[in-house]
Amino acid sequence: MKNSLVCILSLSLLLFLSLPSPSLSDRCNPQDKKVLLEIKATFNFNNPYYFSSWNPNIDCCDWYGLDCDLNTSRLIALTIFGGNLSGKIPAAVGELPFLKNLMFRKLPNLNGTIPSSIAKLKNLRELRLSWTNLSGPVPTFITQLTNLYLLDLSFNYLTGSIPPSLSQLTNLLAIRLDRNKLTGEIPDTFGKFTGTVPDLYLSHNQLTGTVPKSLGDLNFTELDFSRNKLVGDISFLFGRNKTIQIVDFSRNMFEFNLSNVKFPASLTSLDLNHNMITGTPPEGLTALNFQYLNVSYNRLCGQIPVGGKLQNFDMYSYFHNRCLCGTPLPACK
Ligand SMILES: *[C@@H]1O[C@H](CO)[C@@H](O)[C@H](O)[C@H]1NC(C)=O
Ligand SMILES: *[C@@H]1O[C@H](CO)[C@@H](O)[C@H](O)[C@H]1NC(C)=O
Ligand SMILES: *[C@@H]1O[C@H](CO)[C@@H](O)[C@H](O)[C@H]1NC(C)=O
Ligand SMILES: *[C@@H]1O[C@H](CO)[C@@H](O)[C@H](O)[C@H]1NC(C)=O
Ligand SMILES: *[C@@H]1O[C@H](CO)[C@@H](O)[C@H](O)[C@H]1NC(C)=O
Ligand SMILES: *[C@@H]1O[C@H](CO)[C@@H](O)[C@H](O)[C@H]1NC(C)=O
Ligand SMILES: *[C@@H]1O[C@H](CO)[C@@H](O)[C@H](O)[C@H]1NC(C)=O
Ligand SMILES: CC(=O)N[C@H]1CO[C@H](CO)[C@@H](O)[C@@H]1O
Repeated sequence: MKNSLVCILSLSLLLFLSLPSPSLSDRCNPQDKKVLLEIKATFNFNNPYYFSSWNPNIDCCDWYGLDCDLNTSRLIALTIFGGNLSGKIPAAVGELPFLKNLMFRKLPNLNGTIPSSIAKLKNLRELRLSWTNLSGPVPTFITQLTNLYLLDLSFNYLTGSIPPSLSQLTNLLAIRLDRNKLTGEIPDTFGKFTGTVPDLYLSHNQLTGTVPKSLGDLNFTELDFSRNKLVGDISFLFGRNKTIQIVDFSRNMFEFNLSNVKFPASLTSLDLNHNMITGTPPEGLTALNFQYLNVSYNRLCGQIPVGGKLQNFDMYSYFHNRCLCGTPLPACK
């Protein structure tokens, strides 16, 4: 009796061990695997090695660029980076309901528009589609991704205006729309984020108009509006009360008098080069702990205040103004 039990046990152990090893360790969810194989099939590869690990005989949680949840084994990250694949983002990405992180990056031959099926990915925390050849608008359906904390659509060929509804996303830490072909104004709603206040990177577009006054109501940490066609006064974004740290407003057509602007103590980087700013740099600048400062190519006049970090920068931070003078520029007459 005892012997036959041992016999059955060892037989079943033998059977168990002789099963093909993938099915023993395969954590991959079959539904996710099916969708991933569909995604692979839609791309044309110029680099046969990129997807070589996407092999049906290997656990899909171990495929290159993927990550599964340890407990549920559902796919939570799909990150495709730097391969020479061409074609569109397949609509099938919307069939990976547990995705938290979706990235297509540095893929110069990835083109077409951003597929609307992405709106189904309600668990998405990071959406990064950047350094690609994507065109079309910044889709408004992104507003439905309420868990998003990073939206990065930089370095593409996106056109149209910035959807005002993005301000409804309450968990955003950063919005990167820089290096596209966006037009229109910065939405007034960007001064009305109700949760976290995201860093805004909108540089290298064709944005026009004034910066909405509403943005003065929020405490931003970093703003990069450089290389657009923005006009008007942006001094309301400063003020002693603010907590802003890094500002790049260079290469626009901003026009205001710098003389009476009060800068917050938090400011460490200020780039205002290539605008139409008048007045004299205020004495208050000497109190700040600047790591970077550039007011070159404006219409400033008078003496650069002496002290603080202001003389740590060379003439290239101050040159090409109307009649600015004093160290590091030539002495005032
Ligand atoms: C897995 O489940 C355990 C127990 O419920 C939990 O403590 C842990 O945070 C979970 N891990 C992940 C990655 O979700
Ligand atoms: C990438 O693919 C394109 C065709 O889509 C081809 O012209 C190009 O030479 C490829 N580049 C590399 C580095 O393989
Ligand atoms: C995408 O690129 C392919 C060639 O790689 C081209 O045939 C197609 O027209 C492009 N589509 C768009 C929307 O640019
Ligand atoms: C901005 O920060 C300052 C200083 O911490 C604080 O006094 C002010 O209430 C904040 N404003 C907003 C709108 O959160
Ligand atoms: C600081 O902010 C408060 C409330 O937002 C405002 O009443 C006050 O005038 C501000 N002070 C300065 C110096 O801007
Ligand atoms: C800038 O403001 C200062 C102080 O109010 C004033 O003396 C100066 O004339 C103004 N400069 C210009 C160009 O408006
Ligand atoms: C300031 O900006 C000007 C104009 O773009 C540039 O030539 C100069 O090198 C910059 N200065 C520094 C310190 O980066
Ligand atoms: C690498 C590549 O294909 N770049 C193209 C991307 O799309 C723009 C127009 O939208 C073309 O001008 C580029 O040549």
